[in-house]
Amino acid sequence: MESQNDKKEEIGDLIEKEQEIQHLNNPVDISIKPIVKQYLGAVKKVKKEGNRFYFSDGDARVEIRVVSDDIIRVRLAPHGVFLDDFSYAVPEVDQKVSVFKMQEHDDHYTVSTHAVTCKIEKANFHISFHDNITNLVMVDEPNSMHWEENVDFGGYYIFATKKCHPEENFFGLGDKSGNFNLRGRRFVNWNTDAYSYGWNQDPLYRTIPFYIGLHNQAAYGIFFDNTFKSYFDFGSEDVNKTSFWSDGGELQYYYIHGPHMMDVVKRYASLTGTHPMPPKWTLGYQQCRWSYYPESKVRDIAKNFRDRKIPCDAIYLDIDYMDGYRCFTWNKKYFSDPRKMIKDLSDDGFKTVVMIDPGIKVDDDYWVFKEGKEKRFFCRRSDDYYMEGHVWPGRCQFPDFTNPKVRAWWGNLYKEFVDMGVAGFWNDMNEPAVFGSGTFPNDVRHNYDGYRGSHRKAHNVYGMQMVRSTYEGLKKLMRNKRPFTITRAGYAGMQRFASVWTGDNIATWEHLKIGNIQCQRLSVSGVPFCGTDIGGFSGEPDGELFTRWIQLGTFSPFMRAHSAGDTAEREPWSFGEFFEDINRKFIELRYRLMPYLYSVFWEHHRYGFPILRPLVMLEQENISNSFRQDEFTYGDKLLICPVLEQGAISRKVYLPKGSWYNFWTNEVLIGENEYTVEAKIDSMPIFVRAGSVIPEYPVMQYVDEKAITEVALNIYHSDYEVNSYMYEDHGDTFAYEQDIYLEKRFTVKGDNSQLKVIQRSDGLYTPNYELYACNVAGLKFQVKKIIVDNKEIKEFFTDDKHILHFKCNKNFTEIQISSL
Ligand code: MIG
Repeated sequence: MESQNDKKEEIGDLIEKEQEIQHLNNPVDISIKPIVKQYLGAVKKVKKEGNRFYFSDGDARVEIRVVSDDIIRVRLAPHGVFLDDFSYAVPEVDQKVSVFKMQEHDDHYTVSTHAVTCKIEKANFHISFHDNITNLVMVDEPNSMHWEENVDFGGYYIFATKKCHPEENFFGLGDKSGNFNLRGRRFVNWNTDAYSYGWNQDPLYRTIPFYIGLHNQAAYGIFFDNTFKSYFDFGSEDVNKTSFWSDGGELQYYYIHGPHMMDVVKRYASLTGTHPMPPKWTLGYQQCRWSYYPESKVRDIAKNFRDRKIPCDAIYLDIDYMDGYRCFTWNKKYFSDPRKMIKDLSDDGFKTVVMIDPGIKVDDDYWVFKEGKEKRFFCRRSDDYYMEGHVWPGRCQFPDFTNPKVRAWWGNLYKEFVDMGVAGFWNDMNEPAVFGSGTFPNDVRHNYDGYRGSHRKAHNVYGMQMVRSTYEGLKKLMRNKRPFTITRAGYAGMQRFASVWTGDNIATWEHLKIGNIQCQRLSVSGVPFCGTDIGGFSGEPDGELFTRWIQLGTFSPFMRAHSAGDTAEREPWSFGEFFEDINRKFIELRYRLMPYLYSVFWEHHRYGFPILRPLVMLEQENISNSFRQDEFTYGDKLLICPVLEQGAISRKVYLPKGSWYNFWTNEVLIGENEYTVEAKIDSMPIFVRAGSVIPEYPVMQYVDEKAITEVALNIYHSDYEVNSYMYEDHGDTFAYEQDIYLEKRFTVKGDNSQLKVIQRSDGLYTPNYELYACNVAGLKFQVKKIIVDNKEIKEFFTDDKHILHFKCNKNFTEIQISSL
């Protein structure tokens, strides 16, 4: 009764406000009738409030909010009253907008920015988005937005349907298995512990309700920011329709304008955030297994890496290091003096990363359980009974990470481990996973930062809030040092807090393919720091498969080998010397490319570029690229063509527009062509974009093993001008937020008689080295003279592979290489 009156009042208020609207078409009946209406009627009223425009059919209201020049948000309130505007994915909705306006036309309204126009049809409330220059982009189906009442939980099941163009293709959704192009498939988002998942299995561990549509050479994005179980259909049920819907919450989505996929992805990142700069060592090779124990085993693994001269930066401890799987404890039988072990490993250049699960053992003698119970920090059922479930420790209760107090408490539990020197934390099982039932029952209650809800609403954000609590806690505990966290489950925006791995894959060739696509998909869905369990988690790879996986993993932003406990040993040397040598060669390559990888990370962090870029993103106007899914670039300079077939000694590659150097032979190939190139087991096709400057470090056994005395600059001749970037900073602090970093831009351009390299720097950081060792490939002339900032360099030579070598000061502004 009370709420009825409240609502009447609120609606009364609204109606009053709406008396001042600019465009009042018909007087409306304001009395509240029990309306069981599921679709929007005709637009009757319009109201403007700052950057928000309200369109009403007399009962339901739609908010069109101009978020930026290129992002417009749509919300629906079935009976006029919007839900609280709160999102874990989008910390701040409004961005800068230069100009926007609303206009009334005969049969429709428009809300437009200088880039995009949103059109709302008066008669039927159809909403469409149009590029101001090319016109059509995305259009609603009839009765697009609709809803159905949920009698059990209150609220509505909500739906939206868009037109699907005949040649439209779809990408994104983050954590999905199967083909990169999503067209023709239907998906559900419900974070799931998907042990040994298969091709096309759905759902998996993470929820990212964001997709990119591409047709007529133009791309746009839809971010359906809804944490309930959600669904997407890309022309599967009806080839002419794309729909998304959800079991609850508000119908709310962001339309993100292109027209380039890169624009869409960067704008999605402007909403949900980018990954902070990671500690530099986390870009090194990492070794994991379920589990390395006891201590002697861990030390043995470390010794093997150093003796065999295979670079490695981190060793992981999986659940068995704990005392009876109790988080934040040690099994003293296996690890009698963890502090000493961690210190010794660290002296030898290894970081220790440990697992922390959400399930807390029900045990009154266990301090974490006692504290959590006393503070009422564990999740409860609807009638206040404990939410209990079985996981590794036995009967467990689970912190409600959607409660800010719980996050603060949990974040601080890491203190002792941080003091001990543990360098990174791995959050698993946070879908949340429960043995038997799979996850929590729907009626479990969550605080949801004060916007309370059942597990239906909190399920998909549980893991993200767990790792957020870990990240934020560590950030405090480690003072100004960068935390390293890795999570299995997550929701859109998780990249602000953690890296991810793709969960329990299988040691098969098919999974090598799945992982390759999955990482690209995560990348275009805002999650840059991702990787697969190299070698496959369950099952047994042979030497060839493992080595091919190391090769792909060299170009996964997160590079870690991991395997289940019941499999044979799985280190880079486990398959004999032949494979060990190749594995070493590629892991060394990772360390050589460290300054490049780190710079690409900066481009992500600072500008929102994805680290891995699928071919279709490089050349979206070529529709066949929508189906080319096994090549990608790392940053925009290195094209990676992993070998995914057993027994292959060559593979077909497609090179996008421009000229490309074969990384191994320096042969130049012309793009927009297909080639068959050599790919024997000790090699994997890699191409470098002409005009690139790829910085290189000497091989080290771990990041920062030695002080850098000079940086190699691998310069690739080009006839057209190309810019490259190199980013440097302290590697483990947040000083970059105060501009203590150095961003260098190299510009390369040449012709048949000369090559020019220009360097510009920005930022306040000064690296210790003085020299660049320049290696120039592809010169089309005999070098006679090298001038660096008006001084001639006399010492240079060209080797038998036609690479020109010389050294110069790191602060040069212009290098001129000429035949005269
Ligand atoms: O129920 O901690 O995906 O990487 O090794 C299995 C043991 C729990 C699942 C993770 C896997 C990890 C394993 N965990």
